[in-house]
Amino acid sequence: MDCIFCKITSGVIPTNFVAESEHAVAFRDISPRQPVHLLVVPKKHYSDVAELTDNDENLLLEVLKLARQVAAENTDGSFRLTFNTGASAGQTVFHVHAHVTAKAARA
Ligand code: DGP
Repeated sequence: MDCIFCKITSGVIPTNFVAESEHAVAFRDISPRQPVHLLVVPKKHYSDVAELTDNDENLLLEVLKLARQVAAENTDGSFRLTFNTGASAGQTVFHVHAHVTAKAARA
């Protein structure tokens, strides 16, 4: 298991999850670029959002719903939801993840 996010989602690397659903987890980015910077990651390995969309629409929807939940719980309501897809677009971890970023945390 070489994938860092497989190790995090499976508990091999202990991580505090800010939220969890049946097939996905959310945790804080190790190097936040905004005051709120969370990652939402499916437990099953797909390399990027294109592969996830092509193969598992239900899981994609679950990831989006968990992203919506953590955005509601952790931001003031204004947030960005980003899937970097491909190295030249800035993807560095090739296990699909959504970034939830915001300038303001929930009061
Ligand atoms: P991307 O560049 O879109 O592939 O985003 C990968 C993000 O993952 C990057 O913002 C840093 C974060 N990250 C990488 N390794 C770890 C880790 O071990 N723990 C946590 N919490 N975040 C990580």
